[in-house]
Amino acid sequence: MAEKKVLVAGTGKSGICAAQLLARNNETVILFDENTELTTDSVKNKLEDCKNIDNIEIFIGSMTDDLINQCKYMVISPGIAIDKPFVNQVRDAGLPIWSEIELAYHYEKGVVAAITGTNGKTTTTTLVGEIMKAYNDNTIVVGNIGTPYTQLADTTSEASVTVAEISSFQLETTIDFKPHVSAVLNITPDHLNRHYTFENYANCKLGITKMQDENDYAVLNFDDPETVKLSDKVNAKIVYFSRQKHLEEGVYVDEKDIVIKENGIITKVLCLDDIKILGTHNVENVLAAVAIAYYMGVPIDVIEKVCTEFQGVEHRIEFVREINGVSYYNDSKGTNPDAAIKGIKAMPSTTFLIGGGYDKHSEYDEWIEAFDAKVKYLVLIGETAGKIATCAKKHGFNSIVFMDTLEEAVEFCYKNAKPGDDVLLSPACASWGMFENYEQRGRLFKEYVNRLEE
Ligand code: UMA
Repeated sequence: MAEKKVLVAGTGKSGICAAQLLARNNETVILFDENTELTTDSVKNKLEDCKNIDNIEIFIGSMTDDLINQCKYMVISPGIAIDKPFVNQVRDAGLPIWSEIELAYHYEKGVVAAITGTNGKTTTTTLVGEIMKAYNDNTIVVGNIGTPYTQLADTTSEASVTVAEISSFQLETTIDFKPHVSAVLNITPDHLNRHYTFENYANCKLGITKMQDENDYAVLNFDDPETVKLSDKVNAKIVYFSRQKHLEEGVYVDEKDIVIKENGIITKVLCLDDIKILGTHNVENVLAAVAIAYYMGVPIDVIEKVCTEFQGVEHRIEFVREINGVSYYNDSKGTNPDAAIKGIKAMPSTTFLIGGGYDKHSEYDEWIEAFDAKVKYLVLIGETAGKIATCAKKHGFNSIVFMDTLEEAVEFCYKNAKPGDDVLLSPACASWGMFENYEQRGRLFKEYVNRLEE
């Protein structure tokens, strides 16, 4: 009987890299996508340069029993909900469903640090990646951050380190994935259209620790009650970090210093004044990164040097340009109210705030409350514009304008902002529907801002 194939669902970055990984490792693959606007040729173009490309067959359209019967398991892209009819069909036929992370992990030979949380994942992952690279050249940084784990998993060795940003979508279908150090940075409501309840979402996040044992570490945020609640279910050694409290054991802020307390001994890592990234949420990201790197075995002097040099991440409260005394900031990564709260709180002065986008069924009350008389105008775009405006008015905030496009929103701010004001794109919503992703939204924002004349 012919060896069974692997079904790979989705032909975005994850599906393409998963199919290529499997093919170059001599598996045969059925690469499937539901989007009938795609063609087999357009997908084939994305597979260019793939070793053993003939091992990959492409199917666009509806799932069939015949396809399922040829396969031994399915690798699912994170953007595909696990209760879609075709996914149920595959599951009902008895095929295991692996996330793209799970597949990659089966080719992993080194040590893994994995980071999840509602907010701060990308900044923390980037910073941990920089610290690890300063200590070990053989480091890869992968996952939700943009480079699929399957793109690089089979380049790892026993001496290598993988730093992975992992989303709740990816954690839903991990099975054996076992990081040596995991981190849950915080848990606030997000992606409820996909996970339905906050409890489901929190449990997905906890999935990052589920295979860990007493020789591993789970880094948790002591200041976030939802994260602390998870600790009973964690088998790894728990390492807390806290911005607000002195801990018996863990990583915390003591006056102006970040310190590690371990076995009763306190060691200073760095001074907060030396951190270059803005906002209290970034202090939390640095605390987490210090904890992760320390328990991955990095010496303190290396951690200190990299943390104090770190300039931050694109699309995260990123300074773009000053024109006529007005500073423009790109916080396109503010894809949910909680992230956007951090964006507006980090602003030093009166702000024209551009918000709105795809509807993830979020509540906007806390975001509006965080405006704190700082927002001069709320400039709304996208599907959620009406819903956000209604919420803002309920809270007595009425300086609202609606724009059809991001470009018009930038124009409005340019014409109306006075010297000393800031303009911030921090939408509190996903970009889907108007843009391919938040990166494209952020890049276009920067393009429009850079086109403005002095
Ligand atoms: N598709 C279907 N059926 C569906 C849904 C999608 O067939 O029901 C197909 C689409 O036609 C498309 C493909 O699946 O061809 C898209 O797959 P995907 O949405 O998983 O996109 P990728 O390009 O593989 O990108 C994914 C992550 N996207 C999502 O989780 C939505 C990227 O995170 C990640 O960087 C990338 O894998 C590499 O790991 C983005 C994201 O928005 C940045 N993440 C969310 C967030 O950060 O909040 C979780």
